[in-house]
Amino acid sequence: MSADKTFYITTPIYYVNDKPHIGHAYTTIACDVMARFKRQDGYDVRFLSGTDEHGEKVAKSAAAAGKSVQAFCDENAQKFRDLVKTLNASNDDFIRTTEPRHITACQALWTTLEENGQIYLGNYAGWYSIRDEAFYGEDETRMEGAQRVGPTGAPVEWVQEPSYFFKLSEWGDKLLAYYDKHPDFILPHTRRNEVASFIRQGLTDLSVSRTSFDWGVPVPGNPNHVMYVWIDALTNYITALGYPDTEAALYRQFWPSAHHIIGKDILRFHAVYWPAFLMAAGLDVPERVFAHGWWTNEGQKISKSLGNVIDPLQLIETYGLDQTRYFLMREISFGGDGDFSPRAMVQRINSDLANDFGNLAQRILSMIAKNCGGVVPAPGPQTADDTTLLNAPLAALGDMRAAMDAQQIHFSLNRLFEVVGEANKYVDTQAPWALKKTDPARMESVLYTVAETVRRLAILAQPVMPGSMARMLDLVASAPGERSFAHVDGAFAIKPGTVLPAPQGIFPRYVEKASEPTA
Ligand code: ME8
Repeated sequence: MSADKTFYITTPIYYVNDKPHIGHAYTTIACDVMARFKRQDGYDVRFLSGTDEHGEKVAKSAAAAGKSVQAFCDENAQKFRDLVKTLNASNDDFIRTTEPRHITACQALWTTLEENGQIYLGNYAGWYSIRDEAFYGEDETRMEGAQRVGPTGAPVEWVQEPSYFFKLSEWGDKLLAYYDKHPDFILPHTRRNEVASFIRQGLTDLSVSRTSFDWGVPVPGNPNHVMYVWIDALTNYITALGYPDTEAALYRQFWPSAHHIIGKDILRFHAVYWPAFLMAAGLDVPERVFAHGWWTNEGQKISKSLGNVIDPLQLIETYGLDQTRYFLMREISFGGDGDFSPRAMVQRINSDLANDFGNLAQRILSMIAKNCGGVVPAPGPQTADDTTLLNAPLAALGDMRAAMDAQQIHFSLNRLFEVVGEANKYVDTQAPWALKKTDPARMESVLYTVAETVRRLAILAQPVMPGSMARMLDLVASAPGERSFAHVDGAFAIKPGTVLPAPQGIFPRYVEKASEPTA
């Protein structure tokens, strides 16, 4: 097993035949939040994202665009690199499956599987959907007019060709035994049950090569074949650690501490094929596969044909980056499906961020500016209420850690915002504006207590809203090197006498403009 404080987290690698949409942004942000959380908690973190560039679909899209496949991939991969940057994702690496390091890794894995007797040459015939990149059994297809379609409604065609097969049928019992022994390998648990029942129906050998197109990784020793997309795609997670050199520093440190965060539609590939490939190659199985749910747009399934695809860049432009990050992480429980609507977004921005969190900081820092000359006042003796509030962020951190270990990002945020609520209640009941006249020394204690609570809360909220929280921490003069979870502790509390910068609002209220685009 991996060393204690090591954490490897991956997004799926994104297909380059499409432009980035909310699904890509969602997974990337979730991974970034987890990566940042673990880094702030003292872990060595490796965070990987990238692009999936091979396969017939990409080759056809390039042809349709009148471009060479490589030029098409370069152009589109750049859009994903740009997206990751725009999202302020802190990934350590960005892998493209067309890179030489990846071709080497795929071919090495293939050769090992072949040497282990896990791959054989046979013939494949079946109903194939280019759009889904999947073969379907006869009973999974139906006629729609003159066209046969698969279960997703995508057209299928009869394909017969020589193909290499991976002996997936041998791995069913071993996979089930693995799930039993590692009950949290697949999360959420309902998803694990779905995967297990899929396996219990019986696994058939898996076609892992194609001769009908050539945009892929050549099969070692038989270049008429290219690897079929899943063996190629999944290997990216170890390519990026230096595989096939299993003695490489990154591989030794980060495999198998991997947490693969994916959409529910690609769970089977990650929870069945991937561990089977790895076991068959004598490699360790990752620690976690977590399948998140899907977003709908105002109750409707998102699809190009409906024209309701949500552009993440547009969201960020309209609502702000951290506001978008916060909304996507808070609005739905990670693992479940959820619905996007501008109304819900504005509600979160104005109520949670502007009214609750932003205003808490703003009103207390303005009072310090006005009544204490912008200098942190010295607190008097602590009351029970002061102690309770000051301890609340640390208590929340314990719960947040447990939640994040199970990828329950929304729960972690709920817990954090409970403390924001407690802090606002404290301000309301202590009423420092009234104390100004009756008991100025106590007013100073209250202002100090809230400013210090804001410091602690801002540290905790950084993984989700890194830019805004950096600004909030600047406002309470928190030293840049004292912003990790270890610094939530009272030993790093704001020092009385510290001169604070002029307070500035962090989260403006969102005011609908007359001609607002909806997303
Ligand atoms: O599947 N809501 O790439 P991809 C939430 N290349 N998530 C969504 C979504 C939505 N409406 N629509 C799509 C691939 N997604 C493969 C992965 S990994 C070795 C290979 C998610 O670009 C979807 O669930 O089609 C998937 O996890 C991700 O977007 C990327 O999809």
